[in-house]
Amino acid sequence: MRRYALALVCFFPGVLWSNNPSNGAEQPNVVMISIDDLNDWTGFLGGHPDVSTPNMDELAEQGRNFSNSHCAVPVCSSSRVSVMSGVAPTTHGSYEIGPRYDELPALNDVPTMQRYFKDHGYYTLSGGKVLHHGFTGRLSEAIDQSLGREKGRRPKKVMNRPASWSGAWDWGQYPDEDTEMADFKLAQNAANFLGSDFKPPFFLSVGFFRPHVPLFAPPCWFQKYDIEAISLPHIPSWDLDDVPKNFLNINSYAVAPTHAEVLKHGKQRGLTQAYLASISFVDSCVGLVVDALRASPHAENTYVVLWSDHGFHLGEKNHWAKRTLWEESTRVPLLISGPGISPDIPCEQSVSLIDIYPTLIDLCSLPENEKLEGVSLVPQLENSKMVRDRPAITSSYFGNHAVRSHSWRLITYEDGAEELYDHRSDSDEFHNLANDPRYKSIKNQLRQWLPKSEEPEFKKISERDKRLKK
Ligand SMILES: [Ca+2]
Ligand SMILES: [Ca+2]
Repeated sequence: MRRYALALVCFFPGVLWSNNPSNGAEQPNVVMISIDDLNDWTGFLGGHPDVSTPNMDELAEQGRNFSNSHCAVPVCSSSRVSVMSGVAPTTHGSYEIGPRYDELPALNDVPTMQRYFKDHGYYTLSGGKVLHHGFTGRLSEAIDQSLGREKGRRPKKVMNRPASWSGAWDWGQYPDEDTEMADFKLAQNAANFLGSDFKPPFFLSVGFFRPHVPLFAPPCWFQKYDIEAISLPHIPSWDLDDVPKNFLNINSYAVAPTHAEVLKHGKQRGLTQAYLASISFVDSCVGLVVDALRASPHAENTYVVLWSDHGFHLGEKNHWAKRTLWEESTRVPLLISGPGISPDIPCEQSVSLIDIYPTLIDLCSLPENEKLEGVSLVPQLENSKMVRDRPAITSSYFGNHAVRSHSWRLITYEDGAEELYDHRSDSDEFHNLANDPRYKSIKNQLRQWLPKSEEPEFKKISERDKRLKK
């Protein structure tokens, strides 16, 4: 990978990667911004016609918008573990919230991205929800400076949720001001650091919590969206008629309401407005960090990478939240900008979040890490149209996978059931083609990319169970 970057310098002298330390220039810095539960409802991905995300849109225009990016696992901590380790869930075995990075035996000798950069001379800073809720245990040793780990406050009384729903699924105009929001404080801490005097290179990670539920944000963000006028997703009544039934009770794993419950209580518009408001709020936090970087001495020598850990359903396929293997759950924003990356049309090649780690190593000319399972995106940073054969793989619980190529999505379930969608004509994945004999060869091509081996789901053994075993 590194050799590729160097080769580009040879063929395009003075154009790309002039920061390469072998040229005697300064080592580049990294600002990594992760967002929690943000789907493709951003201006630059076009997932919702009403959404306003001016800061992220500007970032997308200035660098590379990977518009066909997908998570490795559509659930929070498992996805983050995959990004930070650069390893797929079929290797590390975390498919659900629960095991922490340092509890997974498969990752014992896999340094987190931050650890790897620290070991190669970088000053590391981290704040908010980057891995789990901050770094703990042996992982905390990888972080030189904390930018804060405050979680958002919740109002004392129930605001909008029905009494029977989990407290996690409330929303509303709270608190009054941005300055009271944990994400805003985190953004300010990051901005203050970027404006301070210190010795680079640095690797700064900022993990914002919104638009994860509960969807509380100050009133000004709700006022951007007229609850009666906002667009709602198109949800045909027949959409689920042609899909396997084994995965439809996925909500039973989580606290999210069913679509029927959302409709019964008349909450679809309220939740949708709150999600949009939360997105615009977090966009403003991204703006705080990026503006501080632009005003700093590091503006010309810092890569910015922005990603979300997985997507989010707001009623599509009668589903709320995540964990499915459909586009709503797997598609995520992924933006990379920085020195040598020229603005270009969005890259439509399918890529995975586990490609971030090898890409940053490549950009910063660090030695290759042989544990990584992703592939550097430097060729697509050089040229948006550079073809990439490898599709993005998403796994949800043991034995269930989605293979997303440039134009197709194949889903295979543990019991052998399948779905196939043609994104050239069906971006909503309404028409399952898996049983149509005309697509047999397409299915066979996609099946080749399915994981060849698979680590069973890692289950924590409690201290009590350990004692009982003895
Ligand atoms: Ca998440
Ligand atoms: Ca359908």
